[in-house]
Amino acid sequence: MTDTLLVISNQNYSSWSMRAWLALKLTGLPFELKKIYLRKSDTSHQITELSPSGKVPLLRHNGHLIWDSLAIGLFLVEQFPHLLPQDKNLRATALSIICEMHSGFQSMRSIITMDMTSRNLTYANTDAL
Ligand SMILES: N[C@@H](CCC(=O)N[C@@H](CS)C(=O)NCC(=O)O)C(=O)O
Repeated sequence: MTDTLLVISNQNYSSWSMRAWLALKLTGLPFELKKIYLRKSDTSHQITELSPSGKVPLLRHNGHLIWDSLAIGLFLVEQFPHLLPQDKNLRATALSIICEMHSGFQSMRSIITMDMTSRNLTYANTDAL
């Protein structure tokens, strides 16, 4: 029996949480989801009790901790290779985009904050967020 717990803040306001959640959903693995809301008086305490980096997302898989959305994604790709293209050149392009998204776009991040539901409620399944 597997034990898979994903700890996130909120898929609507945290793109880091959204990408770990989305990658895990795409694997089809059953998992437990724990949400820790940001900017509350006990947020930091709740996160540091679980996460070595003091940040979410955090994945606990069969007792092993993986933190940082990129590490979580790469961990999942090892077990579910279909998450990335099989062709090595396409895979390299996909990884380039993933890494660029992870380490770049600093100005955009500070100017356009993440809020999925405010932009297009028609397409957002707000129940899931
Ligand atoms: N590079 C990290 C960023 C994680 C991050 O910044 N998480 C924020 C939430 S969006 C966090 O946990 N903040 C802790 C806090 O606000 O106390 C990743 O990809 O997982």
